[in-house]
Amino acid sequence: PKPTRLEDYTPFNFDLSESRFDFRLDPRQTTVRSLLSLTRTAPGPLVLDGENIDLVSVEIDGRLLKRTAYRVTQTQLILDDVPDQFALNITTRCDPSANTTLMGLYVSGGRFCTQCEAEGFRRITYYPDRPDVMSEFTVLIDADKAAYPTLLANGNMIEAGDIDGGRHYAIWHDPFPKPCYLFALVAGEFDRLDDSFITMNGRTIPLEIYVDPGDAPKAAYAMDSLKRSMAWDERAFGREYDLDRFMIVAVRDFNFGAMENKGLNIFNSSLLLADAQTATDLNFERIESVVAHEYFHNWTGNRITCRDWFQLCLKEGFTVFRDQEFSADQRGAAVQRIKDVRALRARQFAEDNGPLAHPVRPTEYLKIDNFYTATIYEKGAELIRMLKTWLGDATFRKGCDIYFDRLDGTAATVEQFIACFEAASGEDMHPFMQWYHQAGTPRLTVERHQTPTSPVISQVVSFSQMTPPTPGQADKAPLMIPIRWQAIGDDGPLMDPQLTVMTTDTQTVSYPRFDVPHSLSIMQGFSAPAILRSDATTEDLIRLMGQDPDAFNRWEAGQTLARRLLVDCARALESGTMPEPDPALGAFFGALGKTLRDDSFDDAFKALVLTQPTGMEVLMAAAPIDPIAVSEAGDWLARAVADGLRNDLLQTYAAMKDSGPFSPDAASAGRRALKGRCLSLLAARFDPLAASLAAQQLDDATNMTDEIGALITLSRLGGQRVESSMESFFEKWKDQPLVLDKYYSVQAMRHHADGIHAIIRLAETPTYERSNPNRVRALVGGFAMGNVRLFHRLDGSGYRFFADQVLDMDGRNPSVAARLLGAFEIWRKLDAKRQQLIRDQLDRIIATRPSKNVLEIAQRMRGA
Ligand code: HT7
Ligand code: ZN
Repeated sequence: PKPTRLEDYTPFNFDLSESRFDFRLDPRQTTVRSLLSLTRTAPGPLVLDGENIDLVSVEIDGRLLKRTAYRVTQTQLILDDVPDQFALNITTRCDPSANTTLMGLYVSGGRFCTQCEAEGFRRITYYPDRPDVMSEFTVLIDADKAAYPTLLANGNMIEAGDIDGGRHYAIWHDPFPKPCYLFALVAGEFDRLDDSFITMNGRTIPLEIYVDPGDAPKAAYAMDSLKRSMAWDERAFGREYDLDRFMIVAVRDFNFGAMENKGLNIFNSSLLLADAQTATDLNFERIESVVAHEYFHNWTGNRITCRDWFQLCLKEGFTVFRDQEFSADQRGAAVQRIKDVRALRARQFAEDNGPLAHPVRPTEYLKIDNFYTATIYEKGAELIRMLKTWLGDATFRKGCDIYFDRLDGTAATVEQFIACFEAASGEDMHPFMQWYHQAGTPRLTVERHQTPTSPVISQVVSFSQMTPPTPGQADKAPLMIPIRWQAIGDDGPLMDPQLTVMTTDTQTVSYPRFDVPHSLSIMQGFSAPAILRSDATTEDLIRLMGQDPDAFNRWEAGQTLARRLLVDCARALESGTMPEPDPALGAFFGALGKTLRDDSFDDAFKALVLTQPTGMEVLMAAAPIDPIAVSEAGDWLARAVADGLRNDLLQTYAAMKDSGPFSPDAASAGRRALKGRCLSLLAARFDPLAASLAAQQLDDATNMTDEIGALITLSRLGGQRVESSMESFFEKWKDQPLVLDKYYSVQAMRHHADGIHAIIRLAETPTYERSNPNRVRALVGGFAMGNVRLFHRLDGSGYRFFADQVLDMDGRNPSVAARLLGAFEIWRKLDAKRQQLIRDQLDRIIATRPSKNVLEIAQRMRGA
């Protein structure tokens, strides 16, 4: 297949000012009639995109065209000879009930819904399916009234009524020109949760959330999050909502988390529905951030969209940055930053340092669906954050204002975005663009020297950067790296925080000599998406754990120590030895215990301090390595911490135990997180007390965080209680799809005695719905990402099962299959035997002639 290239971009050769669509909905045969007003802007034929649809007729200015007047290929409708200005009518048919790809128009739970980003609209009708063609949409929906009482599309409803034959209709008009990827249509039976929001200019906006009958109470938290997001966007960015109503719909079969369709967001129900009994604190937290994310897209994505899909980070990176800032405001900046960086390191750093590495703005793709990646989203957000760190809050905001003002109503590029910050700051932003072009994570090496310079002795810190080669990009240029740093003594900081903006390979900075021992806190707040290689000693790290005023780096100091211990331990275990008792451990426990007992820290922060670096971080630092040794090193360190801090952990657990009635707020969630960490650490030493505490917690639980936490702890401990607890959990929740997903993911991560057979049996249970992405992600994704021992078994059974499941999914839903396959991206970090086993599976997948989506991922992963 031929890739699409950034350098080949050409504008569309017609202006499409207005688009009208009439949908006659039928699950098996939906008819779509479009009326497009076109004006030529450049020579050439009219080429429209279309896939998996039946063409019924084409008319120009009301005249039916003969079949010889146009060409139809697998993916296009081509009209060679058209006037310079005309009205085009196209009638097509599609079968939504047979659409298992969940792209375009499909049926989920008996309801119609759509997913058009990135290229789903072409599965609905022939149209220029590209983000730079913006048009004013009017949509008529006609459907059976009893089966589909609610009919929704973007914008404002301008007419509705009954028609003969038990049918009814609604006409929707969206006054804001938009690309077709933002189109949405929903029809079915729903319950509705209503509320409203008064904007900064006093407009009252009705807010409506549509859910499956009976689920409305579970949408209350999403509604509350929406109102807080709307208020925050006015406060933080001066952005007001524009349409007369805002709607969200929850669907169960969805390829992704959610979609920002103009005025009609569609959500995976797992990111919208929550109550204390069925959702964990993490679910609440994610609902809040995804509701905000989709809402924020109204300005960063919808009002200003992307010229082409290579500019995806323009809307996604910026919107992730905005949702991270919102969450920081709602839940605490330090805790939020730590969580975001943990996720970045586990997902984006893994991507950037593996076979799928690509720049934040890629230059070519086979399937754009494969580029909704951690690099575009999370690294894209880090680039925006660096801009803010570098330019300062006020100039950053000024640049955003210029952007919203200058580019409103357009389909923009990254260059146009950056030019707004150049205008705001007067800085030359050219060097910063390298971040968008260059893949890979820079390594930042920091060294301290004492230099005698006359007349005083000053200290010098030197920074040097190096980015390793990535596929297709052997040579790397230096990046502009903002480094926030500070010298810290035993009683706290010895100087104000400094900002060094590095632009060359190496840079040296001097600072005053202090007469007391001190350590350097480098990259405070994680000021750049880089891997730090510092010469900090254990003594330095312990000092920073106790004294760093930057909460992120206080946490990071503990992580650095833990990472070193874990890497040493994993290497020792791989070579068949037990790790030597490390002299650093005592001081490490001391610092952890001190943090745990210090009331000035919030519980969520303490929970994070007690959380180890992810297995992925250790794997990357120790590669190539046996992944099971990495996992065992994690168990070893958890056991050591639990041995060292047993009393502190027990006391903290007891203090957190009775947290009163459930509330999803950050402080209450922090208490539960800390309690969960204590229990899980105690379980790591197979403390009999941990088993009884977990059993008790499972019996007493009044919320899902406590319930699932106890179940996971019991499943790790093994023993008789596990099977019966799993069974009771299943019986209790089998009618709640979102909780059943949790059941499958806990089962997927267990170390079943009969290995892969247990996982195969789970995939054969009647409640395992293969066509539902959430269920497949729970079992197959949970297995590949969370069951180190079974997935990485040396008999290859885990990898084989996983590849079978990817191929099975590929037959139905290529976009989800390709995303699942990403779990193999770590293969070159593993030991030689496992590399061979995965290589065999990748070759097998490629040989089956899979979808373009899976082929692209498998081939890139396989490499040269
Ligand atoms: N902008 C949305 C992307 C999306 C998507 C992409 C590919 C296939 C299915 C999809 N569903 C939603 C989501 C977002 O970033 O907000
Ligand atoms: Zn987004």
